[in-house]
Amino acid sequence: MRIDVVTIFPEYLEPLNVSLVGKARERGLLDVRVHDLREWTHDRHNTVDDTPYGGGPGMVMKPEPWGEALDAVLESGEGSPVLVVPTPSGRPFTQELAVELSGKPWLVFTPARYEGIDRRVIEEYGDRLDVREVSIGDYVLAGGEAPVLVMVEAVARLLPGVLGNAESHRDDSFAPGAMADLLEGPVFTKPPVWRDRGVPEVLLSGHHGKVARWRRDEAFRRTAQNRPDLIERCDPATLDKKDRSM
Ligand code: 6GU
Repeated sequence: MRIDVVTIFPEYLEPLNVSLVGKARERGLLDVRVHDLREWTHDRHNTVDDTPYGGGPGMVMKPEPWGEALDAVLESGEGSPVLVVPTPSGRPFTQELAVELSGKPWLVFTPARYEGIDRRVIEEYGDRLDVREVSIGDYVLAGGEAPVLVMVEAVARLLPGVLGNAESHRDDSFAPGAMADLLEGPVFTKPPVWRDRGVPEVLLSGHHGKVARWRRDEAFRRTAQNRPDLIERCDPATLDKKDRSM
């Protein structure tokens, strides 16, 4: 997969050199290219923003640098990327969208600062490309760079060969499957007793059926506690008699 990011803060994307995403790049599973938007400005001050038409607070990102930057990025590759536009007014970024994006050969991210990008840029590329305006949650950040780090990590870990074993994301919270709609429960490792606290007996029992039952109950308990909204909108057929009594 190829990923391009156009930003006025290329250094903000340096975490993409580290850990899982950095390793995936080193191993040639992911080609990440970060571009400085100011390279496509032509004035002495490398201006990327201006005051909003109609008045109001803050500044808006000018369309011309974005147009030139995106044309150059599009010219540099084969075919059409999905254009991901981070914005607090976008559709929610979900595990489902991460899975969909992980199947695409090429993603281009356009994190903005200030009050966002002149609308005509989104319209212009929306006529030619698959454009997704996406929010990572119901809070407001100063810019789209942190959301890009979030989204790239969520997508990269789904690429074939990036995680040690493909089973690692089978049980993820929000993964489709038997535990769909339930959060992951607690986990334990050695030593068996730490500061007088033991590990739940069933996990030491070697009884796979009982372990699976216990994990499911803990997942249900945690979901009901932390995300009652997930229980309310789940398919009742996926709940069992035990869940309903909890
Ligand atoms: Cl994608 N951008 C900004 N600036 N704030 C956000 C966001 C994105 N998602 C949630 N808050």
